Amino acid sequence: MADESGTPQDDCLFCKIVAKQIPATILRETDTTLAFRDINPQAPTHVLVIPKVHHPDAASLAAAEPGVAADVLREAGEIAVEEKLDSYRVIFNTGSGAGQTVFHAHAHILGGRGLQWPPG
Ligand code: D5M
Repeated sequence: MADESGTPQDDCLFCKIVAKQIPATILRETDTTLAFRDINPQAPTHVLVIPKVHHPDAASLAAAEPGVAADVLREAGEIAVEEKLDSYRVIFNTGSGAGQTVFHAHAHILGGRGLQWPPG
């Protein structure tokens, strides 16, 4: 896929959620980020925090727009507070071999149950 980082992608599911073309259960929105519940939750709390700008993964986002990457991490913490999570995990699946299926950077915030280490 051509790297069209930084511009909305017609074929990107999360760009469509940012554009409100696809519905999502949105919990928080800032100028640069959106947080919404994962459609296939793997824990009692499973929220995705995404940058509004399109980058294919977290490393690309951090390299191109480190301030927005920091915004994503801050919002992950805000979600943990709002969801009253004492313990939680923030995950950036990167690459299909690690389970990434949507190639628009996103943080998974998982909590509300015991979490095993190492993850599978
Ligand atoms: O994570 C991609 C995640 O995106 C995966 O956990 C399902 C979630 N997903 C897919 N479609 C939607 C919609 N429409 N709303 C909310 N969540 C969604 P990855 O790390 O790429 O596997």
